[in-house]
Amino acid sequence: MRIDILTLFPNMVKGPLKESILKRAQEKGLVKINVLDIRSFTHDRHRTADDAPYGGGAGMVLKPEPIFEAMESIKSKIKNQKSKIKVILMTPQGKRFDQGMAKGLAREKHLVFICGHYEGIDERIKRMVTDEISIGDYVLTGGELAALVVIDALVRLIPGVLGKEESIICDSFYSGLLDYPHYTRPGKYRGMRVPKVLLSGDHKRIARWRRKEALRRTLERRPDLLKEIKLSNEDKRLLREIKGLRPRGVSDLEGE
Ligand code: 6GU
Repeated sequence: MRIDILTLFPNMVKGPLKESILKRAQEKGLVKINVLDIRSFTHDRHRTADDAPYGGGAGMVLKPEPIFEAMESIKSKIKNQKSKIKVILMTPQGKRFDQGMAKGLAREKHLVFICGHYEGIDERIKRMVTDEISIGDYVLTGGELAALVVIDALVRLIPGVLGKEESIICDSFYSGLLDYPHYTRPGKYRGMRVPKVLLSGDHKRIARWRRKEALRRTLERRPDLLKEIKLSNEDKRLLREIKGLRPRGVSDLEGE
C-alpha cells in the first residue's frame, strides 16, 4: 500500500510514523508513507496556502491551488495512472471512523490524506475527495492527529504487519466485544491476586472465563455493542450468569 499525507505541518505527523509498528510496517515494505508539505506546492514568496473567506467572517480558508497541484504531482509519480486512489479529507464534518472503516481502508492500494486546518478548506477541493472522515465528536486544531489515528488503525490490519504475538484476533472490536482482562507475573502483587482459573492450565475453562469477562465488560461499558453482534447460545448463557439470572433449562449452576 502507498499512503500520501498532505499537510501544512509535516513535523506533526512524521514522529509517530518513525516508531513501533508503523515504522516496522514501512521497513518490511508493506506500506510506503509519504509526507507532503502543502506549502511546497505554492509559488509565491510567502508560500501562501490560505486566504480570507469570501463573504467575510473570521478565520482563514485553505486555498485550492496547492492541493490540486499536490494531487497532480502524486498522480504523475505513480506507475499505473489508471489505478484508483482513495482521497480522504480529514474533517469534523466527515463520517465517523470505526473499525469497519479501518478494515475497508486496509484493503486499498493507495490512500491520500488531506489534513484540513484553519476554519476550513475551499469547497472546490472536494472535487478530488472520495471520502470525508472524522474520528469523533470533538474539535481538533487540524486533521493531522486524526489522519494518524486512521493510518495507525488501518496499517496494523494489513496482512503481515502484525506478528503472531500481536494478533488482531483478540482485539477489542475484532469480535465486536470489548477485550477481556489480562494478567502477567507476579501471581500476587500488593495483595492483588491473578484469577485462579488463569493458573489452572485448563484451556477450555480459561477460554470460557475470558469470553464471560469480555461479555461482562461490554455489558457494563458498551451495552450498545451487544445489540450489533450475533450472540451464541453459550454467550447468552454467560450473560444470564453475569446478570445473576438462573440459566434456562439447567437446574443446577455450574461450579465456579
Ligand atoms: Cl478529522 N479534524 C478536526 N479538525 N477535528 C476533528 C476531526 C478531524 N475528527 C474529530 N475532530
